[in-house]
Amino acid sequence: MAEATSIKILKCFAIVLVLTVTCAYSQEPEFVYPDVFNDPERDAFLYGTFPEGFVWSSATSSYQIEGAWDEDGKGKSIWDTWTHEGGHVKNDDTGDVACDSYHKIKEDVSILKEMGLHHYRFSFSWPRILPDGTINNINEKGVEYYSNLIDALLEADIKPMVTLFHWDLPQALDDFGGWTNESIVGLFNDYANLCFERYGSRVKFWITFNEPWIVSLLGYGAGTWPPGITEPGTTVYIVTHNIIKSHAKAWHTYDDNYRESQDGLIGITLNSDHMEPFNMSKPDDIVAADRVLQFQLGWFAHPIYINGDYPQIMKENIAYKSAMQNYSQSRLPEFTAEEKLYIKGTGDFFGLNHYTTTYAVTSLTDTDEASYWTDQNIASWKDEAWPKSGSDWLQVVPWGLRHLVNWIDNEYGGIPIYVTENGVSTHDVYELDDVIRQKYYRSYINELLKAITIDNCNVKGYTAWSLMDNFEWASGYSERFGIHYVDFNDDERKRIPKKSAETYAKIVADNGFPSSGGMRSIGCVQLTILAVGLSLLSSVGLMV
Ligand code: GBH
Repeated sequence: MAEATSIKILKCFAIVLVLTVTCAYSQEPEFVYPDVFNDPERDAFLYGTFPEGFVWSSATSSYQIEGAWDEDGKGKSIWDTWTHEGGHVKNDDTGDVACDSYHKIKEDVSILKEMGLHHYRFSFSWPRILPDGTINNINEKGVEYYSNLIDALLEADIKPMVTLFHWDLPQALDDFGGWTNESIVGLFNDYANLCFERYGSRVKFWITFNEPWIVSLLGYGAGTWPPGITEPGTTVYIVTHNIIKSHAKAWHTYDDNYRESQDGLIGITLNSDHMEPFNMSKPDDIVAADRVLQFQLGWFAHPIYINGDYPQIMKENIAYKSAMQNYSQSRLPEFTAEEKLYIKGTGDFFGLNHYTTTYAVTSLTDTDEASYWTDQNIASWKDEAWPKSGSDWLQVVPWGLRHLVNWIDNEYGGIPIYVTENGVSTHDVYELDDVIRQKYYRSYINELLKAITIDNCNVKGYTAWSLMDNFEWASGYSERFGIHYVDFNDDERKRIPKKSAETYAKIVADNGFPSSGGMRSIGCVQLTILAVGLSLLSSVGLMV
């Protein structure tokens, strides 16, 4: 009898054990990674939450959403000129109406509220506030629009994160050279100063420039964006030089005159793909990837966060190539000793816009052609296998975000990082169950969690681009980045939540991915009940 009982007890244990193991293995591991990736250790999902006070936001920019391009005294921007000229943008789309946000403060605030967001990143249109770009002529109606938007946000407990310049330069300033003319440094400062003065008691997070690299390279290098200049070996370096000075001056204005009373943060937002060495065991590939990041991020970030000067590798490469090309001096301008001191340290945080990843190797390009591209001695490409999106340049590589954040954290000594944009596009189709975007957000945000909890990177916030479908620059309305759908043929421009809005809202509400994930624990509980039931049956001798 005693023996029979103990055998039964053993059997019970065996059944419970088998079922528990089955339970553990029968749980689908949370699948967020595209199946082309097969590095289980790197790609394993990490349960856990973000640090307390982590900032969750979503973003837009003025030209992409506002419309009302000539209403209430707004001046023209270079994007108005460019789109109206025709021939530059897919389908000749324009931002004349866009999402009509100029008339839809209530709607925009309400979708943010609906998602439970407490931060919203948007930009001011410089020519809406200053039609000719200067403070000689302030458009009070434009000032009022942003004032009303800010009030409505605060009323809904949403903190504004404001970008001063997201590419819509006043046309009047482009008429005398735009970013190539150094006098823009003072004009940008006047504009920034006015914004601090008018809004600084309510806005505590300022971004001077959004992706100045794009302004330089596409506007003055490739010339595919306004103002359409194609001088990639010379003017791009001058433009960046002036942008860095403009940024530094605005930062000092805030620091000297407003920080004490307004107590906010001011930084800059830079964009970069992650550059992955093609072969990690080849030191030269590692150096190559690093070199691209120095040319892309370091160009701006090295002066601002390290020492007021450009990265050494840029100075060397450009000086060498310039000499070979018979320039009397380097095509890369120099900061004076005084300017270096002035620029160094002018960032309270590092704003990062990140979307995708690229492989890099060294490729010596000693051409006669003077160009930012050949200055780098690089060949780069994306893996065909990486999942595609609605944009040619964007492939889904979640782990790239973690690698890049580590590179920045390491290079700039733990400067607070805010991801100020991250997201994915789909083609122009009506689709509310946007599976690719849901997966994109879960996997990229999960990689950010790893960068914080495993790698100890100093990341303070995350921003989903974009709050809604909008004018995607040269692609017009043909690529959709929104977590809300907008029908651009509907006069109402209704904002309809996609499934990804729900996915993101859930992550925000949970502050990440708490360990007792829903389906997983329900499945386990059910199997455990089954196991206990079976063993009870077995122990009363009804089974086995
Ligand atoms: C960000 O740019 C911008 O800040 C935001 O306004 C934009 O809507 C969002 O990302 C999505 O693009 O194929 O030659 O036309 C990210 C940088 C700028 C990279 C446009 C790709 C297209 C170059 N992107 N670029 S091209």
